[in-house]
Amino acid sequence: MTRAVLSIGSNLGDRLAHLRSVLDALGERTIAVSPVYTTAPWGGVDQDDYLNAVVVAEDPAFDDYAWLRFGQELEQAADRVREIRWGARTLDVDIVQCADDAGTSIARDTDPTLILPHPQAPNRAFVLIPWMAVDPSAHLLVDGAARPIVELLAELDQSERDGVLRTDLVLRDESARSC
Ligand code: A4P
Ligand code: MG
Repeated sequence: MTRAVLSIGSNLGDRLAHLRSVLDALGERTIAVSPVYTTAPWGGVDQDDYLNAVVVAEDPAFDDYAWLRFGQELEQAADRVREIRWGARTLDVDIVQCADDAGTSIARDTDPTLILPHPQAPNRAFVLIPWMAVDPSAHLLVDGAARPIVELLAELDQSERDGVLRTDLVLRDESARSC
């Protein structure tokens, strides 16, 4: 069994419907869903604002690569076209972190198809702020050390944090659960 922290984002088409498609596919495997945030584009590409959220999910049969395939299948189902790195997309599903049965965060840095934790996660307010909303005591492995995400967020530029604004949009009818 693994527990994954997924960052989901969209800035093309029906953004909310694209995010909801992830929750529909996860079904009962969902442990927690963050609020939805509107976020300034990260990465220097001129594009529209994103909707972003973080979802925590568990699957008894999934290893970390299964989460990657799960996300990529949903990206394809949303007709995602790979054009520009960090450019506009209907749906992006990133595996921020994946923990094994014992709750240990899996670390991978040799296979570019799956790097864990996601190398950009500590630099992204659009990941850390929604994640904080569902799991304020979460830690993230950075250079081999487990760091509280609250600290990582505090180290980001204020301008990065200011670009992430909570909305009233919800991804599921029920109110979001926390970890
Ligand atoms: N890959 C390796 N590790 C992972 C992982 N942990 N999770 C590989 C997901 N994928 C991982 O990703 C390229 C390759 O990374 C995949 O083939 C996968 O095997 P991609 O999403 O197809 O390509 P990309 O977007 O061109 O590059 P990259 O670096 O993955 O971009 P990201 O990290 O996906 O960032 N701004 C805001 N506000 N909100 C956003 O959601 N998203 C991005 C995309 C940029 N700016 C954004 C947002
Ligand atoms: Mg991605």
